[in-house]
Amino acid sequence: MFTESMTKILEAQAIELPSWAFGNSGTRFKVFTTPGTPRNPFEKIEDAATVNEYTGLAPSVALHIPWDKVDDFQALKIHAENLGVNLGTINSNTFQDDQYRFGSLTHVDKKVRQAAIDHHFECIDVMDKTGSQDLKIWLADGSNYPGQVNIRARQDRLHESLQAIYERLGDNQRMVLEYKFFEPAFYHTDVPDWGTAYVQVQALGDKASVCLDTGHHAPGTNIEFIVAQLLRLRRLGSFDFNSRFYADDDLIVGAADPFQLFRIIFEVYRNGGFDEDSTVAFMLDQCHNIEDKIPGQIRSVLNVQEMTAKVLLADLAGLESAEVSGDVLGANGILMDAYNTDVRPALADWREARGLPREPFDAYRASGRLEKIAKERVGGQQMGWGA
Ligand code: PSV
Ligand code: MN
Repeated sequence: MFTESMTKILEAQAIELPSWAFGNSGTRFKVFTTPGTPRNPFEKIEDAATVNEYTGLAPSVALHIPWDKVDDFQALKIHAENLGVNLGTINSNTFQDDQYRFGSLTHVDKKVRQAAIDHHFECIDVMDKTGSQDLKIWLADGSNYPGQVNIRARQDRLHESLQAIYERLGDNQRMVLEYKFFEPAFYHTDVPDWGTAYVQVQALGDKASVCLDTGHHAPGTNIEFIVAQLLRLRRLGSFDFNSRFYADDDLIVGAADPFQLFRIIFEVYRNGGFDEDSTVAFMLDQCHNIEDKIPGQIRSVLNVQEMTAKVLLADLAGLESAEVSGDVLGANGILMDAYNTDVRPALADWREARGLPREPFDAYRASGRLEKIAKERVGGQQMGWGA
């Protein structure tokens, strides 16, 4: 089913896992704990490595500072490498400290802005130790009431703060700026959309680009258009994949709307996001509030792989000729044929040929690992969002 060039893309596919997906998470109503939840960043890495072991799709793990702060990052790096994975994106956190109540990089008080900048310097120091390439910045900055802040002045301060952070980046390091249209601020957000993120990173230089979190758009937004546009502008740095029904739900990617995931990945493919020289990073940003975490992550990366395989089947030449000749239904039919093809048996064969389980999800469940870690990981404090 897959040609050599398709297999090459499948072979190279790498989806970074968020360390926080393995810790307990929840809503403002309740955080449920689960047996076997990691008690430290080392155990989180072990769980991420398990996902990679079963799928061959997840060779790196994103860390969140300070949640994943350890005394010896070198030791964490070696631990990861021994388990066959690397430490990836470093996520900063300026949303859990009292001083950031009215903002961080945009705050009206220079001292608070400097504290937020210093936090990012600390993250870059961590990157130097872990060998991470990307610094991901998502800000909770914004306001709740009209008149509360000077919106424009905050854009100016944001630029200045980002500039200071940008200047600290090493030659092989990048900054990715993530946008989100609301929450925790409800009236305005300082980086609400791709346009604002683009304007801000464009003003910095080539090492800054945009992170597109699929859950951070208003309902009905044509996300695949944004993907095509950012790739065209060469500023699509990374994806945070997840899915949503209502807000920033952080559910399993491809669970809410598989066809939307297909359309997004199609634009990635058509616009060079899978080319050998592409610099687009693919990550998950999810939380598993009620389901088991490791199998939740396994299902997630498999969903991305399955949609990618469907996309690769699209007859691009046929599509192009249907498009230029105005064959609306023919063009649409080509995409739908790809989407409606069942690629699962071919992917199972592909896995088997690489020494991976044909059905990673079932194989993990049958492995007894979940029961094993539940038995082993007793005592200590389970890690969770915010700890
Ligand atoms: C908050 O919305 C958020 O989910 C952002 O998407 C970040 O990527 C993530 O937290 C980690 O900081
Ligand atoms: Mn995100």
